[in-house]
Amino acid sequence: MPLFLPLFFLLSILNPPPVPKFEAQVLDKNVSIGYGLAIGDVDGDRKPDILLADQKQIVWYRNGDWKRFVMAENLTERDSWHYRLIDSSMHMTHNLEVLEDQDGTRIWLGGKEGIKVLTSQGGNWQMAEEQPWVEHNFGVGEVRRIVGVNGQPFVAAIEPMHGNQLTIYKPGDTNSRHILKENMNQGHALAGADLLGSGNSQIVVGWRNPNTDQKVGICLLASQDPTAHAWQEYVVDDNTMACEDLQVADLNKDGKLDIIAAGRDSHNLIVYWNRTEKIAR
Ligand SMILES: [Ca+2]
Ligand SMILES: [Ca+2]
Repeated sequence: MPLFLPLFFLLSILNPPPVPKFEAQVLDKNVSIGYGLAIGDVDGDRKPDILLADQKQIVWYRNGDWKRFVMAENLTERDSWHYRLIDSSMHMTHNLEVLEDQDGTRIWLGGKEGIKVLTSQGGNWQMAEEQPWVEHNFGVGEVRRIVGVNGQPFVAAIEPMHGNQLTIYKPGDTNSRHILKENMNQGHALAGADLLGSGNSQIVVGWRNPNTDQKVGICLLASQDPTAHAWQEYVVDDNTMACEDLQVADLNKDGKLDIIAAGRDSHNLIVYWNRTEKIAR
């Protein structure tokens, strides 16, 4: 390992990733709690729109003029939604990642007991045998798949649930846990995507309560380390976004993924346009 780190830093100097640069645009200053975000083309014009599940309404913002429309409001338990129970073994769940690969659909479920992986075969959901629990006693909030250097998969997580730590694992291996960041308060938003065009994922993470520096915000972490232990951290939002949820999508189709975030106590919806220069292709 002592020989590895200098080599890694040498490679980083010779072929540095671009420095992330984002430009914030506030789309809404009157969000209630900003509970959940999704990206999809609502009006069929092939431009991705922003969907927001707020406290009492589900609204969407039209790509272009970003006008706000209400899709549904005051939903109650009496509104009929068909559902099927997939798993009831965990005592408290918080967040999930749905993955499609050659083996079909799988769900990574983060909750009180750790991370559970479920697979669907012939319509029946069951625990993935080749990826057992990442099991521990302090709980997991958000979970996301990360593609590392050379394409290796990793799991990024916010721990504990609503926690202060950003961690990374090899899938299914509790012993591989590595802490990337600890100075969050109520970490609540997480994404893994290649925003810099470097061929591997960066991690975007947001928290919603002031940390020890009395700040909320969003950070981006980038790595060229095959072990996914060495990461460079960049500030995307400096104390304007009490981040409840975030998504990553290329909203203006310029080939660069942008960040969309909603704030609970800050009551805002912001697009962080990706202005990174010399983005790799
Ligand atoms: Ca659209
Ligand atoms: Ca873009």
